[in-house]
Amino acid sequence: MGVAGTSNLYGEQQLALDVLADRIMTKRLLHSGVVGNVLSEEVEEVICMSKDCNGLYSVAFDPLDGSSLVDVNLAVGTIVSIFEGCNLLQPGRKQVAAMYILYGPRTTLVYSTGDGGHEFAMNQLMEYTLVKENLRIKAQANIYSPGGLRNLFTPAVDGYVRELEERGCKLRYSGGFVPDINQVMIKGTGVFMYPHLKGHPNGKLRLSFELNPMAFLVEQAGGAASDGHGPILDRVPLGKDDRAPVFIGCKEEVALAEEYIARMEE
Ligand code: FBP
Repeated sequence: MGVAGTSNLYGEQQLALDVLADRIMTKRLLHSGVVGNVLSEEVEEVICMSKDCNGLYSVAFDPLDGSSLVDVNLAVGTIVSIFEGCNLLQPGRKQVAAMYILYGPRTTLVYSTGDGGHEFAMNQLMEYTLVKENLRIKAQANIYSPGGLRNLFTPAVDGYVRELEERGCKLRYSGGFVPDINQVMIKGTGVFMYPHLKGHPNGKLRLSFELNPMAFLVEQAGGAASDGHGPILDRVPLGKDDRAPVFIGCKEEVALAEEYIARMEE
């Protein structure tokens, strides 16, 4: 419950959890010896460890996604995107690995190095042990998780959501991107969206820290991720804070979103 700048019982400086998470992650990455550039959602600038990044990886991460959920004790997570070399502003398809960690009733981790997505859980010794290898997402969704204000949805997105409901999809939205994507990955069904909204053509979620790593993991599990026109992973990020609408999860429902948008918006 700490707010940056306050002290705890012992008079020690307390940090907001997202600031603390950022410091821990950055420190560990910089000490790993295998990382060239580090870019955190919490800071403005790339931290550069090596000029040419020869043989090194660069990492973009959101240390604590959904941090506004901490005070109400809902699940939050860490999201990580990894490229070879120095350049962090490449299309997501060039990622060599991606990962998220979910802090829920259990701490679980899902990662991929491009050979399927795998789930691990932290045990009492704080080691991650394999829970499930090769997570698979079915072609059809039976749950949907819609971010954003519904009265700002475009007619195409509104029509799409109505059709999902008519098809019998149940609403399952936690307000945290990591738990919402984890639900799709682990249940093997569902579609999450944070669409373009009236007045917010790029939605809310960021390519580098949120969308690219999750799109990589979902594609690895046989799902799809689209900005409404084409794959998220093919977008060239315009900058660190570039955002995009997203429809991500089961292939059929992601294709259906593209159909509605093509029919009613293009
Ligand atoms: P932050 O970057 O402010 O942490 O926001 C990210 C996020 O909380 C996602 O985890 C979640 O999917 C989305 O925002 C929810 O946004 P909204 O409250 O507008 O539905």
